[in-house]
Amino acid sequence: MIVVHHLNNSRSQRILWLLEELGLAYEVKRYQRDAKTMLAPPELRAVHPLGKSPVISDGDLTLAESGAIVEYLASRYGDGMLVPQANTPEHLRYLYWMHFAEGSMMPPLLLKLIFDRIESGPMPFFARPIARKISGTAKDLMVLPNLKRLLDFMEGELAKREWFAGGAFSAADIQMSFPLEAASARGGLDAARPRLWAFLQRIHARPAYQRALEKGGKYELLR
Ligand SMILES: N[C@@H](CCC(=O)N[C@@H](CS)C(=O)NCC(=O)O)C(=O)O
Repeated sequence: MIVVHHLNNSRSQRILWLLEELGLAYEVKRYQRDAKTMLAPPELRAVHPLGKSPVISDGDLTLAESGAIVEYLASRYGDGMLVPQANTPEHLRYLYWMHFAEGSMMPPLLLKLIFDRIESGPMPFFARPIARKISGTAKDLMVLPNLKRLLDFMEGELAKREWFAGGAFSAADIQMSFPLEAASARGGLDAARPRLWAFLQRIHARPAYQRALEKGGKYELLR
């Protein structure tokens, strides 16, 4: 039996969604973020040394890293579903977006989250203006322009085709859902980028997405 070690409000939501799209049986083991630090609880480190989510177990196998989990589940159980045929332009784009999601899109979103939290977090009153100046400069020079470029790029790509890999929905769209949802929570993605916005509406309307939400519980990404 596939077990998803599911942390609330996290990337493991997309693993639940993939399993629902593939129609596979699975069990969800829930973990709660610490309300103050938002970090995963130590129990998750008993499953995998890094203690991050998602992690799955499947028999003797324990696998972390969402891209690896998506690829494993799709190739082991998907029977060709949600993965474009090898050696096609669709497959190349599938690979590209599969890696882009965590490799290019998540780092600036994480930096934005950290700098925003530095600005608003507790600190001695005399340190606040300095902290704001440093984080504001880093955001203005690096994080925000980078996020804008990435969002513009993705908006342009979705102008060329309906889904990230091509005309058909694929597991790359599932992998891309998390950075786009995080970008709409804290990265400046809104209806002013109509194609990315429509992508979010389309995925949220999918029955498998909604079933996964019921399985995973409340899903509200960090701001
Ligand atoms: N690149 C990894 C990132 C894993 C990750 O950072 N997961 C977050 C949840 S979205 C986590 O476990 N955060 C809690 C913590 O770091 O303690 C993946 O895609 O699986």
